[in-house]
Amino acid sequence: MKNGKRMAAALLLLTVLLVTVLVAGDQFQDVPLKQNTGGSYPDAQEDLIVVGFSQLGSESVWRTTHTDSIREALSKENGFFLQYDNARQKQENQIKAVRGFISQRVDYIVLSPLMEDGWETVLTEAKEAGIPVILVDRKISGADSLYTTFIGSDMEAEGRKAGEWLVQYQKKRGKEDEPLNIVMLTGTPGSSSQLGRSRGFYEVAAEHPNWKFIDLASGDFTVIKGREVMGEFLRRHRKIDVVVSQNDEMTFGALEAIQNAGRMTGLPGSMIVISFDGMKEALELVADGRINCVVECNPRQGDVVARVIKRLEAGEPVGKVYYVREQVFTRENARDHLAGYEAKEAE
Ligand code: GYE
Repeated sequence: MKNGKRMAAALLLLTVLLVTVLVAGDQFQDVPLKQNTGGSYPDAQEDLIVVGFSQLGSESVWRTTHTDSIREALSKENGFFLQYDNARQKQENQIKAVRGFISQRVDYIVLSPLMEDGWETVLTEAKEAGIPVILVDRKISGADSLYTTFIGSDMEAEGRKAGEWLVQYQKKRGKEDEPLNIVMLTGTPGSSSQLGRSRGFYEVAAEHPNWKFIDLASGDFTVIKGREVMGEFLRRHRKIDVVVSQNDEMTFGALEAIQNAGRMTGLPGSMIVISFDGMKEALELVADGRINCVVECNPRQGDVVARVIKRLEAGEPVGKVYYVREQVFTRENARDHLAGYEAKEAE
């Protein structure tokens, strides 16, 4: 009797599971593959290019802007059917998402990889399944043959720009030979943004023996950690001349810690602050003089992704690397740029 009940329950469970799998599978079964001709799409489910997008998290405004840019560009109106997954800062979640996309037989995988290492196995699986992988934002280590194209920023160039800005800033004030005590808040360890920005900045620093790195710690690209790490730096060191913070969120946290410690930034003789990203709130702080320099990192990569996929669909060749255009923001140009932002918002 007991066994009979158990058996019935098991059968029911099996049926439910089967139906779930079939329904989930259906999502992709009615999407005819590779028939996109670039025209209009009267029936949203037909002729769509199926893309699986694995985003690494939502730690910053940069990141959410990046996600929105890709979602907007890979819309149904533009001919795409997008599967989005947020890995919440866990590489294992990203690997799981990519495997899911492979088993659903998507047409393309767009991957924003948390770190550089650890992708060989899963990307080889994608390659064997014949699914092109487009890397966005961050790069991976290992063979170039694991992906079709990279679209994002040149992180080393960003790091160099930050260093070169500091060189010029000191020169203008006639202080190029004065000793500088530098602290650095770094991003997610092992990510290409952390590695590249560090490398680029160190390259410039190597030519300036008067620049001394007195402390360094990861603030994981978040406000909370930025505040914590900067608080610790301030407790440990009396003389800090320069704060290099590898993204805006950590900079916001660091500025709070600096203020809480009764210290100043932006004024002559106070701490010099260098940030990366250049989202609106940071530009306002540049315009107000609380951040000295922000090296732009452009999150609006969606249109390039869409264009690359359309080219691949048409059988046209694509480049291996597409770098987005980026500049350096200082007090001299931040207001102009903010005006551009406001005009866009008003559209
Ligand atoms: O600077 C930061 C983010 O990889 C360029 O990741 C990206 C970085 C960006 O969360 O804000």
